[in-house]
Amino acid sequence: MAKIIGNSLKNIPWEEKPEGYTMPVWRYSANPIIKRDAIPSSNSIFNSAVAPFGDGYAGVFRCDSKCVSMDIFAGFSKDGIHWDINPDPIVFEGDPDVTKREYRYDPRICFIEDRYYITWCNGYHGPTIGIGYTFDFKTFYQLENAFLPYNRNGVMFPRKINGKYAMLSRPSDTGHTPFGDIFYSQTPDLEYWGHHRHVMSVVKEDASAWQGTKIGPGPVPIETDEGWLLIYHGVLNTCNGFVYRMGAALLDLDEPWKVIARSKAYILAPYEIYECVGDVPNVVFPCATLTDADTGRIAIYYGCADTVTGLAFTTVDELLKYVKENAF
Ligand code: BMA
Repeated sequence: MAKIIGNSLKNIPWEEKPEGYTMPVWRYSANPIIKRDAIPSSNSIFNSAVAPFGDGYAGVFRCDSKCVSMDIFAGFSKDGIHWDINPDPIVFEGDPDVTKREYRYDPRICFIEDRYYITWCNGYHGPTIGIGYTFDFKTFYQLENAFLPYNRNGVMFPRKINGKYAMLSRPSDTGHTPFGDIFYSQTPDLEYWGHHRHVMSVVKEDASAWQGTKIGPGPVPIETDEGWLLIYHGVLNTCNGFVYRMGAALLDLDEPWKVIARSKAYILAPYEIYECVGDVPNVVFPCATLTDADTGRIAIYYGCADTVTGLAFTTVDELLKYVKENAF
């Protein structure tokens, strides 16, 4: 039995795997859990992050407005399924040169030591990785951007590695980026990032075509006794545009740029109508997990067709077994 190294989460959202279902990740039966117009101004709510908070949960949500302006909003939930999202966007305290907003999207939440760090795709003369933190999801403080433009997916590790804060990211371009690999970076102080290492590339082969155009880190990596379990997105460019699917890999605990195993088959792909139809069709985009170390349960939060938010389930055993059985 593989073990999650982390806290127990007794009230984690959960449903058992449906009888006869063969994939390692199964959807919540009442998906989508967040509809596109859950706040009055929103056109769509997707690619959002959640974390245990108090005796319930808190989240940071990507809500694109009816002007199709992209911003991030805080929310709270007792059960991780029904969410109360603040209708006003997050306002960051900090240096006005940095907090000046162009656009914000695709947030991740990472609890480290005593606070919740938020990373997101931050408009700063092009997309880069914004970082902030909060203790209560009411007051938010913004730090310096991690990188120069252009970069869209920045995901921190939930503890220091070899004494340094660490992040996975995917350098990109100004547009819709027809390329992209995952890299590792670290910092002693959350301002100066370096030690950049390549983690993994797209697969330019028939063996795993779903991740042939670009890949990007998804939720905060899950620490297990076998390595960091990374859920990520992989993209294939088709005659009908990009298709986003979900994959998983196992990274070395001390040197996370070393890949121990990586599944050549996807773990979830757009099959359901709310994943195949929306503002951007055929997208599943994972941004967060909740985990329970006692049972090995994992709840995955993912954006569906850039329109609504879905929930899916797996266990550490199911996913690691699948990654190893389907490894290159
Ligand atoms: C990416 C990002 C994501 C989005 C995806 C599919 O480049 O913009 O937010 O979900 O494209 O449109």
